[in-house]
Amino acid sequence: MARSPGRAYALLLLLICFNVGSGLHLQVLSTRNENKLLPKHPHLVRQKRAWITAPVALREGEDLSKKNPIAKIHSDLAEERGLKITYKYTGKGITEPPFGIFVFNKDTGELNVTSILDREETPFFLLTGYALDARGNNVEKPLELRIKVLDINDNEPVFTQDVFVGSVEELSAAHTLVMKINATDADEPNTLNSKISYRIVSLEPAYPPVFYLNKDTGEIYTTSVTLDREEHSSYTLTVEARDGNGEVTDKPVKQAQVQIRILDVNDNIPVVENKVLEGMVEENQVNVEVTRIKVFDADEIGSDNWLANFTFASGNEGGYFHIETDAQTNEGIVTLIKDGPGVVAQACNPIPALWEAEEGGSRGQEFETSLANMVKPHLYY
Ligand SMILES: [Ca+2]
Ligand SMILES: [Ca+2]
Ligand SMILES: [Ca+2]
Ligand SMILES: [Ca+2]
Repeated sequence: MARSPGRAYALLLLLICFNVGSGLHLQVLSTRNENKLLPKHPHLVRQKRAWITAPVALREGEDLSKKNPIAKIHSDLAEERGLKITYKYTGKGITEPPFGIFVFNKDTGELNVTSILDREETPFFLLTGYALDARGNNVEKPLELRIKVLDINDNEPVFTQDVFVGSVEELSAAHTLVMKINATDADEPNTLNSKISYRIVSLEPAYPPVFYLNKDTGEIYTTSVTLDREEHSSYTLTVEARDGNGEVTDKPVKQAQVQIRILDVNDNIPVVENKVLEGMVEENQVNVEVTRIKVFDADEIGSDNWLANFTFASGNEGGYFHIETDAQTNEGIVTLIKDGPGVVAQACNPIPALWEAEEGGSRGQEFETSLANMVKPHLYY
């Protein structure tokens, strides 16, 4: 039969169960009912002068030997022209790593898969099939063969860290985002096989429950139970990540620890140890310590929230006394800084002292106006 050479070289025909025309045929043998997403007769899509083949779909983790040969290329020129044709495939799995996944028969054009496939290692193979004459020249236009590896759920979620560390201020509003934990699943992205469901396994201290975990995102939020650092300054959570929608299966489940530190806010005012203090100095002395005002503050020891700020509210109009905070002990140190006849003449010289919990936030302002503690040191000379 006379044909134009151009047509003969351009047509790449796929042979399924019929054998028409001429050219390099590809027979896809392994995809029966394998991938329902493919069109019903997927193996041929004519695009102008070339035939594009639909991908071969092979499932990972399976013995595929019964599906061999998975594909076959064939050139009619062998019969028509009495040529001796040699078939060849190149690509990943044959001439590129991972080697040895596929083998082919150079006389029949059959392609076999030799190994159990791992989608997580190689999700896709692109092979090229050739029909060569005795001198190694293409007698047909080479044909692309795409092999898609179908996923199975053979990976469990793995946490990206053994221990996640976060923090949140005490008194935070309900549903405040505290932190996010993260796990990964190596199965096919955006499918149920790689979906992860998170869960809090345990919380220490357990009651009342102060955190909840978004099952899908891994985000940890506060509940409506108010956090109080002065009660519990940290929490330890054990969390788990399960495959899919979190169904309980016999597969191993990875766990991780979450440590959440409760950050202090200044929600306690200094409380004085003694409401009345007495101090004594000998006359004609200056720059001597008269008394120390001891206070307690339940906020974080050593922090600005804990340190008291002492000021004279009244009684020091003459400027005889100075008061400052001992940052180590949080005591107010009252010092006589100048001598004067008025002071000396009076045996009792009461000094009402006012100190305020002072810091930048608005909460501190509240304390200054409404929650100041007072003590009255009486000084005798
Ligand atoms: Ca998985
Ligand atoms: Ca998989
Ligand atoms: Ca405080
Ligand atoms: Ca506090």
